[in-house]
Amino acid sequence: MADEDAPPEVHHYSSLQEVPWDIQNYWAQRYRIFSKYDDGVWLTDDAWFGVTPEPVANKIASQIADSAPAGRSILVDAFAGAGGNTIAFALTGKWKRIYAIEKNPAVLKCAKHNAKVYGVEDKITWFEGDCFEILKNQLKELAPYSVVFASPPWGGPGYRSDRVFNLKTMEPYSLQRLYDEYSVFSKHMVLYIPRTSDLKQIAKLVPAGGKATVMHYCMEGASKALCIFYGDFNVS
Ligand code: MGP
Repeated sequence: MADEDAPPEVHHYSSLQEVPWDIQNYWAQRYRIFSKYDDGVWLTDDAWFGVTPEPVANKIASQIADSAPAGRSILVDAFAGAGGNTIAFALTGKWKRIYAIEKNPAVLKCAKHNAKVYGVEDKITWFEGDCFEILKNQLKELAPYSVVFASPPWGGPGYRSDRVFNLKTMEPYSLQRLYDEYSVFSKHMVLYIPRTSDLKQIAKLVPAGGKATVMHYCMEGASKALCIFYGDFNVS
């Protein structure tokens, strides 16, 4: 049942009977997705697919915190979703400020609410809108101090049917589009993409003399997804 001030598409399901069939599989893993689920975590039905499970989000956050280039004190989360990654970034205590962007107003409400559940809301500045526009306009001045993290939409759970995931046809934004837009803002970016992503396509975007590190994140012996680190990260 949603709280009184939650928009109608926001839910906190407490029993399996309430959960739509296509997200029951995710709800069954709710404590791996948000360990504080029972403290009143909010999600929209569509947001379940894209949340980074908490142990993975924490691992990514600590790796970015430990490996980011010197002088980078701002983390921009370009697709905040329901807040899984944003909360993990805030919990590291590394960043002067976290700027979290989400286009869908109901999902943004979830992210703000969930950040409160985790007690980190005062470390985050939220933006509702298109991340490319917000980077170009509201956040322009912060570019020299920023690292960009993006966990974009992958075109839905259908990504699993491809043996090798084609990042050129990723919907709605291709890898090239994400890379081109973000690299105007910051050369240091981390992208969370399907575990089966085409490595050749990832490598093609590395500038001459540059590097990209690809890291798989596993749970129970299986990769959930991978991150590409473009720029001067010292990832280990
Ligand atoms: P999954 O493939 O839907 O689940 O997502 P799982 O448990 O690996 O399925 P299995 O039956 O193959 O074992 C795996 C992870 O990918 C999720 O936990 C999310 O973090 C991430 N993920 C899935 N989708 C569809 C998206 C997406 O569209 N965008 C982003 N950023 N992450 C996604």
